[in-house]
Formats: sequence, C-alpha cells, structure tokens
Amino acid sequence: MSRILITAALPYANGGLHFGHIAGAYLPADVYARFSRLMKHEVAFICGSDEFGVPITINAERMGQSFQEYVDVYFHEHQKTFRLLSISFDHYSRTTRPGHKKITQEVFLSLLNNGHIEERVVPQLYSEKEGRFLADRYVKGECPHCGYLEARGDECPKCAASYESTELLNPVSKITHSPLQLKDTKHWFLRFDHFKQQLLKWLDQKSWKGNVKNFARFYAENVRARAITRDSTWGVPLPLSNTEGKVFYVWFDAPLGYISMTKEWAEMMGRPELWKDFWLSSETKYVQFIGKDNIPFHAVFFPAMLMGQDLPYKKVDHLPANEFLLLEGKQFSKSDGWFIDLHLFFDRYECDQIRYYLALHAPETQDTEFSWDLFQAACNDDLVGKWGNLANRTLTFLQRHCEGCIPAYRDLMEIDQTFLKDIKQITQEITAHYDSFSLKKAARAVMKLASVGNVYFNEKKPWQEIKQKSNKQDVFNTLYCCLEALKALALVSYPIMPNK
Ligand code: B3M
Ligand code: ZN
Repeated sequence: MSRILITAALPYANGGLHFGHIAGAYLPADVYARFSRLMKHEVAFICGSDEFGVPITINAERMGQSFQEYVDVYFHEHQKTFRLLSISFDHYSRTTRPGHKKITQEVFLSLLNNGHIEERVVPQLYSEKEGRFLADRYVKGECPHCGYLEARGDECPKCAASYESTELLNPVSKITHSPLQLKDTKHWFLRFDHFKQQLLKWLDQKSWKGNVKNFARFYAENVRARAITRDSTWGVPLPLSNTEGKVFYVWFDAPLGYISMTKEWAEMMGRPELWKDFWLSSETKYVQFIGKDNIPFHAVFFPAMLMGQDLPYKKVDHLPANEFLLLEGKQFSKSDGWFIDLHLFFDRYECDQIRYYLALHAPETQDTEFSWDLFQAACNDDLVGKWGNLANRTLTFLQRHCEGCIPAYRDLMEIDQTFLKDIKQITQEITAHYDSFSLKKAARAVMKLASVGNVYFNEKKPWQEIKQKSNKQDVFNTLYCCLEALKALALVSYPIMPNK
C-alpha cells in the first residue's frame, strides 16, 4: 500500500464547466482516485475553486455583484456539476478560505527570507478618476503597431500584435472610458531564474509524456524573474506593511491551494497533522491532473516556488496533462452558444454513459471531440451491444435455468479454462492501463473483456445444450465462467462507470 496525493486543476469560479474540462482533468483524476482506492492505497483526492484574479473582478463588476457573491455562484455550480458526474473528491474547497491566505503568505515569506524575492518599481496605467491602477484586461487604446483604435490591453485584434499595456497609445479605462496615465508603482518579483538548473535537472528525471516534458523544458530554459503581485483589492494580501492595494497574482496563490485544501481536509477529519504525511513525505506519490494550457505553471513555476521553501514540500511526480476535447470539431464556447447544457444532458442520459464516452475518447495525445454520432455508437454498440448483452444473456439464462443461483462447476473443458485465463489476463492489462493513466486503453480493454465474453457465450451455445438433458453440467460450467467474467467486468469498469 502506498500513499497517493491526487489533485485536479482548480477551476476558476468564473463560468460553467463543460465536457472539455471534465475530459481534460476531472474524469481522469477521478478514475485514478477510484482505481487507487480499489487497490487499497491511502488516497487524498483534493480540488477546489480558484476564486481570485482579474477576469473575476471584471465580470463581477459588470454584473453589479460583489466579488464574493460572484464566486459563490460558481463555487456551488461547479460542485453540482461534479456531483452529476460522480467525481469523488475527498475534499472540495476554495481559495477564499482563511487557511489559504495563511499558507500563501508563509510561502511568500520563506521565498523572501531565502533571497528569491525582489522589489522593483515599474510604470503601470493609473486611472485618476477611479483612483486605482488598472490591469491589462481593464484597459483599451490604440495599437502601438497598426494604430487600430479599439486595441485590447495586451493584444491587437486587428494585427494580432502582443505588447505590454503600457505601450498602448491613448489608453483609456474600459469601465469608465476615462484616460489613463503612467505612474510608478512597486511590485514584487520572484527570481524564477534562481531555480533554472535545479528545474532542468529535476525535469530530466521525469518520465512524462513527450509533449508535456518538452513544453516544460522549454519554459524552464527560459525562466526569468516575474511579478507575483498585482494592484487589486481582490486576492491574498501581502504580509508586509504599507502594501495596501497589492495582492498576490492569482497564479502565485492558486497552486498553493492544493496544500491549503489538503490541510483543511485533514483538520476537518480531526487529524490535523495528516496533511504532512502527504505533502512533506518523500514517500508520497503525487499525481496532478491538468489540461495542457496549465503545463508551465504546474511543471515549472509551482515546483520552483516549492524549491525555494524551507519545508521539504512534495513536488509533482506524474503530470498526465491532456489535450483538448472539442465539441463536434470546434472549441466549446458558451459565448458563441457552442456548448451542451449539462442539466438538459443529464435529464436524458446517465453519468456513466458520458464517463465511458469521455474515457474512450480521452484527449490523451491529441485533441478529440464529443460528437453525438460517436456518443450514440459508444452507448449502443459498446454499453448495450457488448457489456449489456453479456450481462443480460448471462443473467436471464441463470434466472431461467438455475433459479438465479450461481451453479457449481465441474470438469471444465479447455475452452472454459482458456476463457478463465483470458479474463485474468485482460484484467491485468486493464490494471496496468489505469496505473499509467491511460483511460482510452482502459476503456477499450474493458469492452474487449465484454466481447471475449460474448464470443465465448456464442461458441458454447448454452441455449442449444440446455435442450440436451445430458449436457446440463456443461451449461452450468458456461454460466459459471460467464459470471466470473461479469464479476471481473464489474470491478474493472468501476473506476470509469462507478454507478453501473
Ligand atoms: N484556474 C486555470 C484553469 O482553470 C486555473 C487552474 C489553477 S490550478 C492551480 O484553466
Ligand atoms: Zn494592431
């Protein structure tokens, strides 16, 4: 038995979740957590919502809601979605809880004391009218490259140039349309470059997917100091005097949520020291499930933050980052109306159907898609045609000819013994697939087991044999072997289809 820490990317409390998010992080994480518990490992499966950051403040202001009211809505909505999908978190928390602030500040102070933090004075856009500095996304102006008048704070929709918001010509506030001035302000920079060699060496030892590792190496090669603070009132405040109006950048505090949430979980279970077994022990196996857009933060920046600590925090061991799942070939987009309403979906279909589909079409090495045709095929051909068929014909036969009891077996023939061996071997195959986070292969092998069962049933033809009184024992043997297959099938299907 070993101890396994499993985390899934903390979703922003800034919009609903779709099947793309589920396929990318939450389903693979849940399958692995369920599998690990089945194998009797000690598991902590931790997640929660990511509730700070500029996009959240902009949307809340637009809706006329307080920031807290706004994130509350999505905190609850996400939990509802996760329940519909039977995601079995051991703890689901949020970054606005007090314990999170404490950890974030401690980690910062440790980096500061160890000489990895630098104060720098930088010019930022300031609104006299609003009395505040404005982040990129609050700003628009003229493109410094093509002169387009409606350019965004960080990139131009006309010529696609990207730039610093301080380079915009005639910048104005998107909220009040008032002009903005450059004004000097202090920010705190983390010297990620201090960790470059350590990061490269650490990454070298990882046996991650090729694309994940290459992407991570590229970021590690190019690390430099980055600002970890922002001018805002919504975020974790700095633990230093005279820093009003400064908070930590959301990507500084969010990954620390994995730690603060594990700590909170341990406290809630009445074992406040338990979090240390997961986070401060080199024996823990730590697996992070994320989408590919989150790779730099999980493979480089967060590990560097931990390398600068006094406590020996556990760094990620496995990072099975996934590509994207599209909807009929295009990215899911609520604003373009290109999405599936989850509540309507679950009025018609069951959780295990979509879990099976998303496992079978997991975007592990390339983008995949949700399509209604493929969904129909997965349900009808596989779940009904193979799995359901084997269960139905076996149990119906058993009911009819064995009074629903499990028959005793005797004198198995070679075909029966081969079948029992096949069951064992496919079960082992599936175990290995779960163990290496290969949902696609696991889902396929589950269906292979069902198919092998159906082939065996067809070959043994118990419906013919039952008519010949002398062969009753062979019919019992057939049913016994089919029940063995069903038992194995139930177990190996459980991580993907826990309800069925
Ligand atoms: N909230 C990004 C995302 O949802 C971000 C993940 C944080 S994990 C520490 O894509
Ligand atoms: Zn332009």
